[in-house]
Amino acid sequence: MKRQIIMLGIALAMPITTSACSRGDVDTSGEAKPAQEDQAAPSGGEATSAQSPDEIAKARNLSPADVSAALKTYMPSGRHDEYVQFASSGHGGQVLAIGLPSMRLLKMIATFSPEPWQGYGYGAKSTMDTLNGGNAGDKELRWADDHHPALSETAGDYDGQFLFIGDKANARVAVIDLRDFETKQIVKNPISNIDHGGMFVTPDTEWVVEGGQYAMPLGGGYAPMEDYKEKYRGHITFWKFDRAAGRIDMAKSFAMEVPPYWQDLCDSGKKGSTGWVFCNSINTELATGKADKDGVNFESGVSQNDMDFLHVVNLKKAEELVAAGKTTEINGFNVLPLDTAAAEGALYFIPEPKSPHGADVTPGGEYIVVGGKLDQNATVYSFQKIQDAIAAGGLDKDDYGVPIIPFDKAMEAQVQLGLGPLHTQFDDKGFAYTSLFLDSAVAKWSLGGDYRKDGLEPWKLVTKTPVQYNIGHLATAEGDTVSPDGHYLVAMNKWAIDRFQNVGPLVPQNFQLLDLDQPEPDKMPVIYDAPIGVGEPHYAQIIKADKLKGWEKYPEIGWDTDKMAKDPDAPLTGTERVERDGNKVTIYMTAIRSHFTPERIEVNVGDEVTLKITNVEQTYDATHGFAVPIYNLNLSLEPGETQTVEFTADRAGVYPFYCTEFCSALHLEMVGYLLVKDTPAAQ
Ligand code: CUK
Ligand code: CUA
Repeated sequence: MKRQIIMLGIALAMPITTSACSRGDVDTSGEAKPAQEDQAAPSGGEATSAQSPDEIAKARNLSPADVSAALKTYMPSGRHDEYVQFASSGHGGQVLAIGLPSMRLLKMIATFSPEPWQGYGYGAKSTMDTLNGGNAGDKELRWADDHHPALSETAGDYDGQFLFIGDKANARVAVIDLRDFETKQIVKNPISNIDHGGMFVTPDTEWVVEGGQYAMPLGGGYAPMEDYKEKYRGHITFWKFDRAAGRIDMAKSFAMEVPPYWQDLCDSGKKGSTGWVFCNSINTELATGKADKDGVNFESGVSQNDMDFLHVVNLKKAEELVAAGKTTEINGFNVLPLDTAAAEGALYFIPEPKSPHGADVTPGGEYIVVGGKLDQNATVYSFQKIQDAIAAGGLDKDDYGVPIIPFDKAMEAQVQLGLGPLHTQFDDKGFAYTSLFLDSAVAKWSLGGDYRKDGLEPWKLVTKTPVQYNIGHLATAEGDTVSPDGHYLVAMNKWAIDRFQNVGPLVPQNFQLLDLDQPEPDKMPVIYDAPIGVGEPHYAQIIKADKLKGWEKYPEIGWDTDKMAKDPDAPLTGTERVERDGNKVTIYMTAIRSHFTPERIEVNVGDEVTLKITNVEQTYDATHGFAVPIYNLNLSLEPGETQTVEFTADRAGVYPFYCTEFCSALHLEMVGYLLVKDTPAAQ
């Protein structure tokens, strides 16, 4: 058994290698292989002057399937996509908004990292405040590994108002307001240095759930790894979301202390299971890594046990315990202690097989599907059976006192899908779709229970589509809500190898669009390959585009994008001026096509300058930039927006500032001069 684990471990780490990897006793026949040189995909075809569809298809070497794929995804100029996919960009630290089915990149929303086009992190006060809100004390964090976006929900359906995204690298959460698609808040988890970036909301978005990952002493202090079992801990953090304020409320949030297993991915209960949260975990072995030549490395140490624990959290109960004051404080943050959670029925475990990954609740909330990276099955748990087992009582406990629900008391079905099942999404016809990492495929399978009114055999594999290559997450349209749409599935593949023109050894990610609207249920062809030049994306959610109600311009001129209200001190047309108080200079400036007012600013070296600037335009898309060379200042001002920058004029010289958006025929003339005189500032 051990040998198998190690072999699969190799397969997992080296998903594509075939010759270098001895096969042992493991079936790796499903391994993805890139097309060989002699069987490489045909080129896209030559440019052709042919005009009829048949002639074009012939000239470009397109099969009938290629032509239908093109017709299903092509979006004529000016026509809008039906869906928008919000995808993480992984350690790119931003969020991608992609139109479906065209797969056109609409925006990369600046989130955890500075982004010049959006004027994010280059002096604009609201953006600096947002980024600095995510600092860890004096450590300025300017990148993230964002994994899981989570759209806000009302009654379990996406409502198009907010988007949350978790940063695995630094245990942070960002809040994006979908009125202007701007990041409004970043919160740093005060008790942990790292998490999984897993982010899931409860059905009415009262809570944003952050799953932990690698255990550490909570609070961030030091403890030797020899004390792992006693001093290291995991956490699941529940961030309270204040929808009216559009912000996470740190004071009302709390974490649940859990054993130092590595919590992984969570999902919230829905409908009947609302109020419960499910998180898979790995490393119930309590592996601590290879410290010397005789040690066991994490890769095999974490893969010893046949079962890890699905964490089952009674969130309603946890809320009661927190309200009753049964918490401790770590770094000023409410923490529900493990022994309290375990003793009071807020936390249960259920064994889950073989290197589990993913926990996905079915649309009706009846079942929880867990993948197993080293398993061939998706394991399905029944929420009702879990409740029955809890009610029956008499449960054994793990070493930390957490009651364990026996596997066979909670399990509803195991569905054999193939190698390396990870994540599962759903459609509107009672089917589930699971990514198979080792198989490089998407598996479609039938749910059971009330989902099966069509006479199809329940809990059965229906079909598989190979993807290129080694898929991580997948997303179907609204596929993790109470009412999935079906239609489209995006496979978010970890490797692309030969699928695109070579751009050097760092290869684009490959998002593949699969068509779920085929007449035969056993067909779901790939109809588009979209190279993603930023990485590495993990999860994505796909929302019906008409649920998004983004603004075309800010509602009033002089808009403060942080407070989402008019700034009473905003410069407006006619109120532009320069005020001086000793060495403090305040400039009230406006921008309109094609000039700034004032356009000549004189200060003394050493002056402390506050510059407030309003784009007084009310025309859709009439954005102006404001860039000051050398001072590292760069703003983007959408119509109506007011921004503030503060800087010390510490270098004398002449600094022409200019508009960075080609806003009009006289855009080049949209310029001004910042003159920093070498006369020392008044004190
Ligand atoms: S995880 Cu990346 S493939 Cu963070 Cu959702 Cu599974
Ligand atoms: Cu404003 Cu160019």
